Amino acid sequence: MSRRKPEKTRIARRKLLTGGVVLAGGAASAALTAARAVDDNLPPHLPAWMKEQGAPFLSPPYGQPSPFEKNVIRRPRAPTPTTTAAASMTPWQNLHGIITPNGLHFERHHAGVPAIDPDQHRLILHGLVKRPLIFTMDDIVRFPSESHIYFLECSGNSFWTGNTPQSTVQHTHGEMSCCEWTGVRLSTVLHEAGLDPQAKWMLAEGADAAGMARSVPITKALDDALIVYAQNGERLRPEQGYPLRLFLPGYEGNTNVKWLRRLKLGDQPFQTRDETSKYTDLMPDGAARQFTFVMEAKSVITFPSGGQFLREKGFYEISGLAWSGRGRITRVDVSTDAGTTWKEARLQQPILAKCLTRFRLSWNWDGTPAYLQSRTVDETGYVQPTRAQLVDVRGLHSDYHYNAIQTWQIAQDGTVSNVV
Ligand SMILES: Nc1nc2c(c(=O)[nH]1)N[C@H]1C(S)=C(S)[C@@H](COP(=O)(O)O)O[C@H]1N2
Ligand SMILES: [Mo]
Repeated sequence: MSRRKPEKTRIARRKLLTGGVVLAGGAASAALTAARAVDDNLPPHLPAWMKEQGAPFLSPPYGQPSPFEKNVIRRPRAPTPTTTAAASMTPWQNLHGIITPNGLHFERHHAGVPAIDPDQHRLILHGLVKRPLIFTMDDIVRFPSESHIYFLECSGNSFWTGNTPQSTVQHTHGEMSCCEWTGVRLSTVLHEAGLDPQAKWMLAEGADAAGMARSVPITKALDDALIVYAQNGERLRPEQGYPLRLFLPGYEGNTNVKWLRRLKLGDQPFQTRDETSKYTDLMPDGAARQFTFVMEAKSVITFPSGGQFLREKGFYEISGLAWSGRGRITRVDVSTDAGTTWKEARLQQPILAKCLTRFRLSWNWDGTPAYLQSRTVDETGYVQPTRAQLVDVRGLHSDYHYNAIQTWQIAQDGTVSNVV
């Protein structure tokens, strides 16, 4: 996961240009390391790849990342073994900006990924509606459509206690991704059927072997809920719910039912297995909070983060992500001394509601141990809590909705680790 350490070893095995290259124009020292390579490929020589034709186009027809990026992959949620009821995490330590490429979107399946033929897929709409309806995928795609960039986060993203501290941001925060989603407003489809005034809740059920199902308040269904069929421009990946999924912006990942096959309107929650045995939060007094839908504001530094390595003191750009299920991010502060002092980070445009916001802060590391933290505020004024504040209110028995401030320790030798 370290972007720098392996590079150092790899370079050491080759012939090195030992005299430092001085780049003009205030380039940071990090740029110097990138310029080191095999002598023959460096100025004034012509690099090997300029001396012959490159690979032809259409090789392969669906483009792939450079083979040099083969470490940028999803990894299973440690230490869970890979089974059909498991999760994989997005490698945020290797990503830039706010968009998750489709092949790196995190996955959480309760019964594996079904292989659905879109021509045989149907969406059923029934219960407290004036006319029950059944839609083909062609019917769905004919409706007026919208595209929005939203994050999606599993409410089990990050750990309360009891687990070995996870070493990288991929393992602490990787059950969260962000894409441009295209589909139809759920309200459009519901109005096509006509809602019974008694309809207050909606059941959404998936076509996987888990038949995963959740209850959604009608207010959300009629607000910004979508049924989506495309992700970053192409049809959904099978792992993300191909051919159709429910998308509830800002709501916990679990409610975003994949492989969507059935919507049923009712006058109360349906109390499905997935919202009673799971996805309720056990409080210190033994009571369970149920229907904790919204993902509260959260942020994390992705560089430098656990497993990475700072080769020397000097300039670094601290960078990370902030998001809130309640709306826009208004502020991110960064501390390099474990929360004693804070500096306001720069926020990258666009700053969208229920979407990731990239933040950055220039920093000169003086080579002594440092403790990096980020703390975000959203447009409701909610401030991301410290771990102590969160545990004080919620105790230690919850599995879900952990959004505390994350600390990365930078040791004197430049190694970065998780110190929860
Ligand atoms: N039908 C169905 N929908 C599902 C699930 C599932 O197992 N089956 N997993 C849920 C959970 S727990 C999460 S966090 C998100 C994960 O979405 P992703 O795999 O596209 O990242 O999908 C939700 N929707
Ligand atoms: Mo989840």
